[in-house]
Amino acid sequence: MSRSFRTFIFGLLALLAAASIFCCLSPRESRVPSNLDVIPVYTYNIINTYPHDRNAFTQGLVFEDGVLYEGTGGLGHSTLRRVELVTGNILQIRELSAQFFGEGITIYGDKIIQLTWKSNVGFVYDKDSFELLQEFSYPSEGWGVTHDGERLIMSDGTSTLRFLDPQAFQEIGQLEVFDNDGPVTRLNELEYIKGEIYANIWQMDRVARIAPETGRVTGWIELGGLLTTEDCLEPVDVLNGIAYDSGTDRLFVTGKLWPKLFEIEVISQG
Ligand SMILES: [Ca+2]
Repeated sequence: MSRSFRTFIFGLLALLAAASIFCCLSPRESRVPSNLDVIPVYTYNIINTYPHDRNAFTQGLVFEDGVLYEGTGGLGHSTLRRVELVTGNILQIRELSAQFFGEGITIYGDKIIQLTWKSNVGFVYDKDSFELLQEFSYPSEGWGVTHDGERLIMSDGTSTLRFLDPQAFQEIGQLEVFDNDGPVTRLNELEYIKGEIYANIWQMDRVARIAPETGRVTGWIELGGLLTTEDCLEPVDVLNGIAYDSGTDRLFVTGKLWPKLFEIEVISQG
């Protein structure tokens, strides 16, 4: 073996050794997640189960003063209703004109606000009488709506939440929602709970907990398995509907055409 060839071989081996040390260290270091990157996953305990109207294509759900308020969708089937929790009985109902597909609802003061899907129109009702007081417009689709006490918060099926002035209904800000994989799209029914925004993800049995200041998802609540096989013998659609009773700290969830509405307790997974 010539000296120059031996030098070449030693050099090559040295290079390979250095490269292997580098390869062992770098990726392993980069794969170690910091605790800040881990998004907690939650599951649930069922505290109570209540009847829910199988014909209600639930698009909005709110709890206030001991009763549920529900907005339903579907062209020709959209309604606003007040519902007794324990029985599921409809206490009061207002039907929307057939051209409107009802979406999310929220209660702000003595008014109920209801979005529509693709009509770019929102309705404002008197909370007690359901009398239509006002209409307003917005440029996006309408999906879910809630409020933080000062601003309406609405979703449109994308990863963007919009803040609206609750009196003038003008947009006053936006929030991009994201997790470790990037934007979180299909944000649907909303509920503002103790400083966080809870959002159904459309077509998934999961709810995102969102920090209103940053848009970061701070937790995932996995809600699969709420319905039994028997519950699904007749057609049911997806999980949709989050309501919170701030008076007694109760959380309610249901879905479109679901026969049941659940009071749940959110617990850490595992
Ligand atoms: Ca809600």
